[in-house]
Amino acid sequence: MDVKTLIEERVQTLFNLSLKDCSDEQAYVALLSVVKELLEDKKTIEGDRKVYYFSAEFLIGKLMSNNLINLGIRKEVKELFEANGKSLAEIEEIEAEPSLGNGGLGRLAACFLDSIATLDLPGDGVGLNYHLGLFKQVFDHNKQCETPNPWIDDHSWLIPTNKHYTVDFKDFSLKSELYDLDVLGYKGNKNKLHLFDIVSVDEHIVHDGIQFDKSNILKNLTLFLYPDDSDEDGRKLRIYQQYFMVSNGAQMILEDIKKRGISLTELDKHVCIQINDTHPSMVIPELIRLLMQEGLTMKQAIDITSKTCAYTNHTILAEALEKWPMYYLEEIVPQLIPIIEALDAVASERCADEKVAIIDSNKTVHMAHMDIHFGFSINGVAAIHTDILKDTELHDFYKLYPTHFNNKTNGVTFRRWLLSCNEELTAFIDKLIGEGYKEDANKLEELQKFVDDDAVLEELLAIKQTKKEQLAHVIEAKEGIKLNPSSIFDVQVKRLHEYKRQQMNVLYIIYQYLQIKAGNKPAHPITCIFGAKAAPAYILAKDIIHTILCLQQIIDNDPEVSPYLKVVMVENYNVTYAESIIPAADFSEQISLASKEASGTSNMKFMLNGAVTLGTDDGANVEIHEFVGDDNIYIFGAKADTVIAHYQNGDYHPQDVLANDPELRKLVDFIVSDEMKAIGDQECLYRLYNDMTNKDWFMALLDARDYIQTKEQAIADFNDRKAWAKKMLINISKAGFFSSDRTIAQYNEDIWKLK
Ligand code: 7GP
Repeated sequence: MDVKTLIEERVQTLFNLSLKDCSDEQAYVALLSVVKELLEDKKTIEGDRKVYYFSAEFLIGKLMSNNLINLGIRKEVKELFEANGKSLAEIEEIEAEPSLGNGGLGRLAACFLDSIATLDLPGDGVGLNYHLGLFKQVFDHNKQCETPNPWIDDHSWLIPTNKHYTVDFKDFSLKSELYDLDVLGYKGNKNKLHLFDIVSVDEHIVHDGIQFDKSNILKNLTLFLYPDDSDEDGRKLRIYQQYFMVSNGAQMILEDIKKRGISLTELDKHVCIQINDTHPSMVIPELIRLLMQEGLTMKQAIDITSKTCAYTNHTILAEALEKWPMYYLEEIVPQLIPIIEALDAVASERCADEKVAIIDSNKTVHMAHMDIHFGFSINGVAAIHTDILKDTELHDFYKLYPTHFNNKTNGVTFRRWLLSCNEELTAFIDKLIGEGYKEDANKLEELQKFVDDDAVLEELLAIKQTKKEQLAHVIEAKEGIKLNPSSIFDVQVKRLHEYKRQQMNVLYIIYQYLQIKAGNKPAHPITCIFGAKAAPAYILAKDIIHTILCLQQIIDNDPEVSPYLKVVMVENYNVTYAESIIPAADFSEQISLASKEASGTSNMKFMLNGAVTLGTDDGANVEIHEFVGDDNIYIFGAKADTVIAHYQNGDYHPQDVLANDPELRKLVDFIVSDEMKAIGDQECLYRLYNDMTNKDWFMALLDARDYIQTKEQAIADFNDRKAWAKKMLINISKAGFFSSDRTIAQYNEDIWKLK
């Protein structure tokens, strides 16, 4: 039966209504039930060897649109709804977005699952089923507040499996419950995302935003992703979560291997475990423990585990490299202690230097060190990042295991970040070069032949305009804010962190504001769009949000300024929001302090949608720069080696910069001006001001001047519409390398070796 008839019949059976007469909600429920069945019928990808991607985060986003695309039926379904007076886009809106991730690392995991299935490789995700997600951000008095973000209801994609395992902790055991999600490849077969849960989870213990008793593990283990770990109970809860995730995953893998009649001594030939940053690192001692329980010697178990596990590093920020006090582990998972001690002993035999120890002299366990000593591969996520790991951050390990280090520059799935979120651009590219690029992203290069084709360039600008108008509608509906779609859409969307330097963007806004007040209008009106969540305990990040929201209010209320400059920080930035913001962007802000952003992945999504990058030579910006050339990107700021030298010499002082640049001082001073203090919270504003003027750990003042000048140049260039459209086209045509299909092919070739 064709899909249209299936859907019509389903509405009839479920609601006794015709598609024309049913509500959007009913149409969604019927569509979901049909699509779930179609997924059920799809073949599971099989193979002798399989990868398991272990990750605390899978920021999957809504699934309907992508499932329709990968099933190859989106067009038909859209037509069917249109013929019945309905909009597929509005029906897709109904789905709740699971917020099972923070940012880059979690979204990357989701892109990877899509590409693994698309390349027809056997590979499943292993994670946790957080009922209330990360948190939902709401603004109140220009401040971020956190509320629960429930997403599981009767109409979720989760498939109960009836699989249970027992996970032992020191004082109690927890029974797990496994839910699966089908992950379908593009026009292909499927894998699974396994999300473990506890039977006894209780959402009722949450009160006053996202407060709950962090010590009540039986009820809280799968409530939230990364609950506030600013206190000890919060940190211990993380260990409970991490061990629960990896123990379940490891038990599931061994069960499968045994079922297939494979000897556990051959595990490494059939399984690869990719450890996504350090959150799943305990899988190493846990797997060793389980193998020993099955009768292997410790030596055998360590050997096999080392040949099974591979580790990806996503950051060089020291505070993100997890280390746990030994006594936490003793209190929670004492069964791992003898194993971790044994691993530490083996490691110190290989190298006695404390810098590479697993357990240091303060009795702290370094999770990344365990991964590197007892995994067979360690990779960074962009060329410059991997180089920094080798040369600086992990240099001592590199000397020990030079052949284990490799680079895998990140990528993004074009199914979601082009085909689904930008139908207009997709259709246009189809028309110009055919659909081959959907299977082989490098074919986007064929767009190069149109760089001087006026009609093509005009159409590209027209599509961008359409996407900007669509975004203006979305923002008006969600935030009640009206945007001017002919202004430049300048976008910085990513987690709020000092190293990402939203505060430097703030200085630009203040600069522009003061210029307009002084009678100097910008070359083109500009709208600065932000989206960012701050970790609940990250005070300074919240101060930056507060500052942005106060500026937004001041500018909104100033008729002299608002026709030329607008600021909007959207509430609860998430994958769904990104899908309308990214296609509408003119400028892609990638302004991290060089050396600090491991890769970035929004930079790739923006490029693919024809935005031009304004960025530092950091992360994957470096590779984007190489691909598009100097004329099609705006690079500014200190280079990584300069920055690293400043840190090593301790010779960067924001006061030195300010002493030489009185105009810059005025911009910083504005943060605590009367205008700001009249509407803002003085404590927050002063905290940020004092930090920026006295500490400025991520050197925003160092690059601010260059940043402002570069942005002014970009604004001026934007007015030459044809030249700008050419930059857009070149960016799109060079985006092929940044497809996660390429990244996954490389993981497979160098690390996983499946098929
Ligand atoms: C991020 C990195 O900050 C980003 O540069 C990179 O593109 C992304 O991972 C994917 O590789 N890291 C995280 O999201 C994160 O939570 C700390 O890292 C563990």
